[in-house]
Amino acid sequence: MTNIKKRAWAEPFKIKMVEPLKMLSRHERAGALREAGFNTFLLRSEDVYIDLLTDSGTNAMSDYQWAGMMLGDEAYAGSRNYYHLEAMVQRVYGYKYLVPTHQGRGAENLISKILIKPGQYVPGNMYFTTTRLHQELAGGTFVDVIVDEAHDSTDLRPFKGNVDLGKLEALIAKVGAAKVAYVTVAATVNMAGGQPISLENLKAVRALTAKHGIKVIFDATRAVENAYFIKTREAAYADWTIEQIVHEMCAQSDGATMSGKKDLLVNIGGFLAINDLDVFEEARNLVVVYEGLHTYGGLAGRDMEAMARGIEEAVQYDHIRARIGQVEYVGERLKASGIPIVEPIGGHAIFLDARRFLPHLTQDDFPAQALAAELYLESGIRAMERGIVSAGRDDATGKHRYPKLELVRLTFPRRVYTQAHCDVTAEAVEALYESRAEIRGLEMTYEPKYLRFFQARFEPKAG
Ligand code: P70
Repeated sequence: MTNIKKRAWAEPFKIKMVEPLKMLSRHERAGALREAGFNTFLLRSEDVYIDLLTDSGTNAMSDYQWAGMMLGDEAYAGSRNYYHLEAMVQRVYGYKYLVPTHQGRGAENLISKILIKPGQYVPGNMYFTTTRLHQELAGGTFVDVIVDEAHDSTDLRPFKGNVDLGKLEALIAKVGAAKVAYVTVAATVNMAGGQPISLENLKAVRALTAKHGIKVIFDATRAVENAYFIKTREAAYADWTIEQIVHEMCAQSDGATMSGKKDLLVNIGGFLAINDLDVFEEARNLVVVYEGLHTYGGLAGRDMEAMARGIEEAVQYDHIRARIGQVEYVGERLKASGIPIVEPIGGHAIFLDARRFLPHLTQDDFPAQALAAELYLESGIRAMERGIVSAGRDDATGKHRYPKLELVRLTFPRRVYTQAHCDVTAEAVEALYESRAEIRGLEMTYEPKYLRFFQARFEPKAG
């Protein structure tokens, strides 16, 4: 509590340009919600007051990044901004070769197509929606090898993003190393509540897979946030810079997929980075089919410049401390009010535990979806479901997957909202908690085939 009463530091920036916010009346919000089929992804942004749907592509760029936008070299081939981005990726992330992509899933598509043979397995520290889908589309099967405590929102261990080495070893023993395409390791595991992986664990995964000749592909999307947790929680790295830690994390892998829209403080962009020349050559070949030439990968020159400069800013200690500090501030407030959230507090978001928030609903009532809808109705704040709707259906049985975690994610864009917005958000959640007994479950009335959470529609259950 002490850290929320008194602040010894503030955001390491001041605001130069503002964007007005507007708030609809409750009556208007009810109409907008109905029109959106009770799915916050289907709301119009203009109808949202504080937008905590995602931290993806919603960041505020700095004057340094905007200045870089004016230096975009919009050549079809060989843009100088590509070479700047390549140099920054090599310096901070440490991989040899770079293939830019329009965003993270573009890189996931490339690496899945290149490294997965139909029938192979891809173990990882909890699924991520787009990552798993690309693995499945390439004929692979994702296997969750995250530590058990990741599925428990009340377990306070500091590195709930860790790989369970026993689970990984058991899988390799069962199917044989040749049937494991590679291991995916994600930093600050999104679906677990933004929980970090330790460097000790990353090194152990590296040692185990090396024994079997299995590659490790790192999802570096929020590696900088993970590095902050390593610095503050893993004693051996307390004196390392964020940049050094990120570098060391990446050194435990063969390549990385990256959504630049998070850590890297841009509105669009991503990349695949890889050490193996053969894989690089293939990725460079494939990228022209799906994204664009290998020196722009679906991005404008100015976008690559903004991302190159974003790398430089992302690893500044003051920046990352303030970013994670803001999320922590909201989380501590909610905890003090007795609201059930995933703990420890994650890097990019506060995750409300919908199971404990709405104990009168079953998972078939889509409790997290209902809670996100109700939050919007009550306050105009937009959050995201991360539960049974996001988990989708099992490929083999066609039945819903029932994830242990049924969460609503309040995701904080970087450098966008003020502490007053944080207070308003906490107050809205507190008010919702007071009236939680009145929140009803939902019924799904339309279900898309892929990544259903984006476009599914719902109606309140009768009664
Ligand atoms: C979010 C976004 C994107 C993401 C990620 C990790 C750990 C890869 C990606 C893909 C956007 C999103 C995506 C799917 C469902 C909901 C929201 N996460 N790895 O809000 O990157 O979006 O650039 O293709 O978190 O968490 P990209």
